[in-house]
Amino acid sequence: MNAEHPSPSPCCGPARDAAAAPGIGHAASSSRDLATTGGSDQAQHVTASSPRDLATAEGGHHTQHVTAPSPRGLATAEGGHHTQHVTAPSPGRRAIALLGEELTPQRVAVVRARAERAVLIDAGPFRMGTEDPDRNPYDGESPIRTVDVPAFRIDPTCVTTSEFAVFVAETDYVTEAEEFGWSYVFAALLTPELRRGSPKPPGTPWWRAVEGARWDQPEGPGSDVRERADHPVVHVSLRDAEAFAAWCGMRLPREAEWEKAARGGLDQARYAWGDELTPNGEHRCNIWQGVFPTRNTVEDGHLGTAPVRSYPPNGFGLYEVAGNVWEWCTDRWMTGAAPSLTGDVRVVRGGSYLCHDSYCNRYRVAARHASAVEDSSGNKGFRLAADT
Ligand SMILES: [Ca+2]
Ligand SMILES: [Ca+2]
Ligand SMILES: [Cu+2]
Repeated sequence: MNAEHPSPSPCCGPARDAAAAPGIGHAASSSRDLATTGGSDQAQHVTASSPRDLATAEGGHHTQHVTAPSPRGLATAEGGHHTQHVTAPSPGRRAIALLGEELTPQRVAVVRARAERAVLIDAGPFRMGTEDPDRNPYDGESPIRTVDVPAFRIDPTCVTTSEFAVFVAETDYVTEAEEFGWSYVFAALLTPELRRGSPKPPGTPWWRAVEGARWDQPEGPGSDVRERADHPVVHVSLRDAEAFAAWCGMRLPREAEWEKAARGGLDQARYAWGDELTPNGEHRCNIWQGVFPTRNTVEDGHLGTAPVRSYPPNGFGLYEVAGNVWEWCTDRWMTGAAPSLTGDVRVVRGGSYLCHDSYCNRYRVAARHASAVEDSSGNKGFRLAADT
């Protein structure tokens, strides 16, 4: 059981201040002990995953990423005598335009009415947690306990970039990643320039702290969400997710709600759909195939995020509870051992496109992980819940 790789979070995502941040200010203000974030066993991964290896592994996928000035850079460049007349379109409106969509009152109403489309989960007990020998011993997955959960509603999918764009356009909300000025991106998704030029957090060298990475440019300056209207929004902190939730009269799920819903009515199955990872050879979630973190064979069809309805739903009609992106829950992370995060640390569930069975194995339905509330990355999003 993960004996070779007992480290808590090799592929799941680093803490915001684990890197020498590109925009020093916020990272420097943190009091966290960065050195303890990675396990000592990770040295071998460091060796195996130089930027050059990643660059070789990816080939020419990323030629479409053209380095362009950031929106802020454009605003500055347009200064001079037109300063007070030039108003750059807001990120929300710009994203909506890029997606070829329109910000109509009808569209806004539909996005805000997502509680009506949420799945009703009846009140009742379920068996939470697992004694699976493959569980992560530091993660607090065991023991199995019966939890009685009042009825609630939960999103069938994560909130998408298109929906988040509508929210931002309506509210001018500014995400925490925008305030910090950077967020974490998986190295293989970046242009060679950004991959080489962006700091790596210690212990997890497949991440980069990318200046300008945010929900509407998920791989930093030059990237956009054009082909990703129906992908989960990423680079969102807990506060960002809660702001969206408040706007549409919903809330984030509690962990027990998330797990009950994710199990889809199955009792103690290993995955959200049963006990086999690929029943009849079919992929049921977007995770990592190949050798993490240097070679992803992409047998499931996706290197980064996938559309929120890419694989069949579970027994309750929920999509992508396993893999694709981690999903925020409200519960505080109480497990003492690892990861060594401090401050306000919450539970995230489900795993992401980076999860691989030889490492974290966290796409099992009982798996759990932690994230400090201000952390954001390209593999974390959210789905919402509501009272009935
Ligand atoms: Ca994948
Ligand atoms: Ca997920
Ligand atoms: Cu993982």
